[in-house]
Amino acid sequence: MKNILVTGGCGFIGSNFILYMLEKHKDIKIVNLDKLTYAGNPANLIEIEDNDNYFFVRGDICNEKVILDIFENHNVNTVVHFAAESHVDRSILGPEEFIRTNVFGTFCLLEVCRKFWKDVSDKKFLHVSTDEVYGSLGETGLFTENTSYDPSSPYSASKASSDHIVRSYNRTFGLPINITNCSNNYGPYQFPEKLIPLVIDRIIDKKEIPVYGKGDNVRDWLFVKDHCKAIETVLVNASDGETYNVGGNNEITNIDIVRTLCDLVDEFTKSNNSQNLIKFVKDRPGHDKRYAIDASKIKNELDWSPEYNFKTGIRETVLWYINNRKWVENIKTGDYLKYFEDQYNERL
Ligand code: NAD
Ligand code: TDX
Repeated sequence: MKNILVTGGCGFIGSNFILYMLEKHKDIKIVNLDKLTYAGNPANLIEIEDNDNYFFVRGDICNEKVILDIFENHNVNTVVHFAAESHVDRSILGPEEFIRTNVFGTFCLLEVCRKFWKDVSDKKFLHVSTDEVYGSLGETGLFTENTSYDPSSPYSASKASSDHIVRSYNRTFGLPINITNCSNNYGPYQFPEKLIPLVIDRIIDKKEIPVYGKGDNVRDWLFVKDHCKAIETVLVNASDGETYNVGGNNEITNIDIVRTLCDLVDEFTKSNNSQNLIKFVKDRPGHDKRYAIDASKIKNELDWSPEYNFKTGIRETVLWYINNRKWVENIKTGDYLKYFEDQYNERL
C-alpha cells in the first residue's frame, strides 16, 4: 500500500493528479498538504473529499513540524511534490515567496524524508519540476535531460535550485528520488492568471486580450491529464535517481493559441470576431523565446506517451471554462483584481 503525501494538491496539476490517482488506484492513501495560497482551491476536490483514503491538511511545506506529523500519522512512504509558487509574472513582481516556498520548502520536505525514512524501504520522493529550468531555445533544438540549466526568471531559478537540492539528496544521502521536468500544461482547474484560462475568460467577458511582445514566443503544450499519467508512470516504474523530461511534442506560438481560443469560444457561445480583442502589449522581462521537449527517454524507457492531441484537449478545456463560470468568477475577487491591476494596468 502506498501512503502518498501530495503537496500542493489544491492547485491546478495537484488537483488533477489526486482525482486521477484516486479514480485509478483503490489501494492507495493520499494526504494532501496545501497552504491554500491564492492558487489553492479545495473546491477542486469536492467529489473525493469524503473518501476514506483521502486526507487534507492545511499547512506550509516550510514548516518541518507539520510535515513530520503527517509522516508519523500516516506512515508516508511516497511524496509527490507539486507545492510551489508557479507563475512567472508574479515572480517578477515579487520573487521572495518563490525562494521561500520553492527552495526552502523543498529543502524542508527533503529533510523530513531523510530523517523519517532511515529504516523504511520502498520509498520515493518525486519532485515535479518544469522545462523552464533549461532557459530558452532558439529556432531549433529540443531540451533533453542533459541540457544545461540556464533559468531566466526568479520562478525558474527557484525551481532550478530545488531540482539541484533534490538531486544532491540522492547523491549524498541516497534518498530515492525522481525529477520530472514538464512543459506547459493546460486543462481544467488552471488558475486564470496563466495564458490559456486568462484568455478564455477575457474572451467570454469581451475584454481586451494581452499578448506579450509580438506573440511569437513558442511553448510546448501538454494536456494536464497526460502529465498526471506521466507522473504516475515515473512513480511506479522509474529507477531511483532518474530524471525525465515530459512534453507534448506540440509547439505553438502564443498568437496561434490565442486565435484558436477566440475561434473556439466564438463557436461554443455563438459569438463572433473575438480576435478583434487581441492587443499586443509590453513584453515580459527576460521572456524565454521557445520551449520544446525531447520526451524520448520517458517514451522509450517507461512506455509513456500523451493520449490527448491538442485539438481534443483544447476543446475540452474551453468547454470546461464555459461550463464552470462560477469557479472562475469566485476567483476574480479582491486579491486577483489587485494582481491583475499590478500586472496589466500599464499594459492595457
Ligand atoms: P498552482 O500554482 O496551480 O498550485 C500550487 C499549489 O501549491 C496551490 O494549491 C498552493 O496553495 C500550494 N502552495 C503554494 N505554496 C505552498 C506552501 N508554502 N506550502 C504548501 N502549499 C503551497 O501550480 P501548478 O500549475 O499546479 O504547478 C504545480 C507544480 O508543477 C509546480 O511545482 C510547478 O512548478 C510545476 N509545473 C507546472 C507546470 C504548468 O504548466 N502549470 C508545468 C511544469 C511544472
Ligand atoms: O497575459 C499573458 N500574455 C502572454 O502573452 C500571459 C499570462 C502570458 N503570455 C505569454 C507568456 C508565455 O510566453 O504566454 C506564454 C505562456 O505564459 P504562462 O501561461 O504564464 O506560462 P509560462 O510562463 O510559459 O510558464 C508555465 O509553464 C511552465 C507555467 O506557468 C509554469 O508554472 C510552468 O513551469
